Amino acid sequence: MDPKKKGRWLVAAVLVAAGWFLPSLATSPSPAPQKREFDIVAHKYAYEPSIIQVNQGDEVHIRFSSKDVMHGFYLEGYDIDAVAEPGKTDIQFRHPSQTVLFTQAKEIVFKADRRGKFRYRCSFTCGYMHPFMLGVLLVQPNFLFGQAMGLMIGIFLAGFVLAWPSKPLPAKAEGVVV
Ligand SMILES: [Cu+2]
Repeated sequence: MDPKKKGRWLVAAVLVAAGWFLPSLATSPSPAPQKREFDIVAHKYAYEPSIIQVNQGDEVHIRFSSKDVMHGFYLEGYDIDAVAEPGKTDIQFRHPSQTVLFTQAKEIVFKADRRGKFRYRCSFTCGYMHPFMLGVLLVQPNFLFGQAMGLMIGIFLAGFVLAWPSKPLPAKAEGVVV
């Protein structure tokens, strides 16, 4: 490889590496997976809270209960279905793809291994507004936004360095080394 090209590749590689590493000096390190606990209370016709947010990889524990009548908690994308009876702390739980039978449980536990937005909705007919009983689980990527942005900028600059014309432009005098 001619030395000029080699130099460019080196500069490009340094830019990409700097884009990745520099933001991590300015901010805290990427969070490790955590145990996350939530209390979700169902009532006609809503969940409280109706939005929960975790990081990808977190172990999620949900204590699910009802204030008024029987309510369900079906979580899209995670194969989870639970039913809460008013006045009871224990729930009925199942993985719908595996069984139709519920078993008694203290809480809903799962690992948030899939990133994205997942709806939870009532799976037990509880009244005329039952189909509108919805909530959202947000699972965020477990890396720093700053680092991702830095990497993008690094790649962009590296592309710029590599694409820059290496021969003098025709308008320039021959033999002039810039
Ligand atoms: Cu319902």
